[in-house]
Amino acid sequence: MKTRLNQQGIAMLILVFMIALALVGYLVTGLNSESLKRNREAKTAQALVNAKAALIGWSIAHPQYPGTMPFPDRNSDGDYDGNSDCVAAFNYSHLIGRLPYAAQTAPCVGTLQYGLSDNFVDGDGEALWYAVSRNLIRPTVLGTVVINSAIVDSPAFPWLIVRDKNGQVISNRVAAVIIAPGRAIGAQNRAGGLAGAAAYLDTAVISGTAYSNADYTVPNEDFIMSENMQSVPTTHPTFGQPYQFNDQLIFITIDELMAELQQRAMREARDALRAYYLASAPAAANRYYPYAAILGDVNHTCIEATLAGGLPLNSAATTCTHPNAGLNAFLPAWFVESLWQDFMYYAISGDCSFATPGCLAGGNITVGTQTNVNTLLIFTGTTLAGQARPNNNLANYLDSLENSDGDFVFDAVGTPLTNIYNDQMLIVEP
Ligand SMILES: [Ca+2]
Ligand SMILES: [Ca+2]
Ligand SMILES: [Ca+2]
Ligand SMILES: [Ca+2]
Repeated sequence: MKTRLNQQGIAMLILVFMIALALVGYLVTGLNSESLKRNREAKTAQALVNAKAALIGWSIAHPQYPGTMPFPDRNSDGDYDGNSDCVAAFNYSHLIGRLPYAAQTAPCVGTLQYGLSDNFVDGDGEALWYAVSRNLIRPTVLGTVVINSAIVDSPAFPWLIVRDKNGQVISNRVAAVIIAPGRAIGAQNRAGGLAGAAAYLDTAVISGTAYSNADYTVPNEDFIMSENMQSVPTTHPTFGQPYQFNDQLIFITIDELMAELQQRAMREARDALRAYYLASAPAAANRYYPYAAILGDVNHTCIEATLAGGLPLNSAATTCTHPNAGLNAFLPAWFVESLWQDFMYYAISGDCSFATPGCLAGGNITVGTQTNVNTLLIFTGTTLAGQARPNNNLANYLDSLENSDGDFVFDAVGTPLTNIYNDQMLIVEP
């Protein structure tokens, strides 16, 4: 009897022990899968941030066409090989695919820069996808693509749109979206490695309207930022079931891109002016900056003895006595093609001119607290409310009384930008 009781007790103990073991195992597995999920999500978020920085950097640093974006890598050429798949006559479906990281396929425009050089993958190991506005692609070398500050508010085609899970517009000024596709969900089948966008990018039904991240048919195509299905319970009242969506998305607005592109354009103009000065005469004491053009002159022709105005791209013997070519000889083709000269104001000190060369008197331009400046460039920004261009009135370009009063005293470099002030000063010399 005693032995039987002992046996029962031991059996009970073993049972309790096994239940406890199973419970611990369940908890550990749960914690592991929770931490794995968090790791995946963190990896995806980091990949998106890195890819965004790389794509902006690619565009701004482009040696031939700054501001343009690459064509994606699509499956229609028979591979996802990381190459940018360029086309001469595009349709919208050419503007969505994988982020290109390797080289490029003919007929890409430009020969000096290929893909992003980093093959970004999300937390599930999937390559990132990418869709780009048609305003920023260059299908042929002959087709002029004007990319300057004016296209932010007056684009040739409306910008892409990103919406939230309720269909509300987060931004309708989107230059490009980068999407982490996550693992296959629902009926998605990625077998064979050549599946199209719909096997990766998802659809969200919002108030009866289906928004797909996989299609691209109009210039202002919609993309959806919504919740990962893993974090949405099936009883959730606002997600129509079956809710099958795990795309994670980051986007680049044209405002973000343009803020950096403007800096590139300013540096390019500054470097051209410096190069002009160095080339103007062999002896330092004889060097000069070109006379300015009349502000608003669309031909940008220098005018004798004009010390401030538009950038003097062209030099005509009848209007300027200095013998050298216009500034356009020192500027890259993209700068002039995209009309960046229309956004620049230029001032030189009299002692740096052809009549009085060498910048020997110490400069008479004042920029904030900085005196004795020889040469100044001001990025005028786009027209603000009440301004009209082209025009010979400074107040249509420069926004403060100090900048627009016609003397040689200007606001400081780095004066904060507001919605009624977009002048950016850049000292060329000293
Ligand atoms: Ca391809
Ligand atoms: Ca997906
Ligand atoms: Ca301005
Ligand atoms: Ca002033």
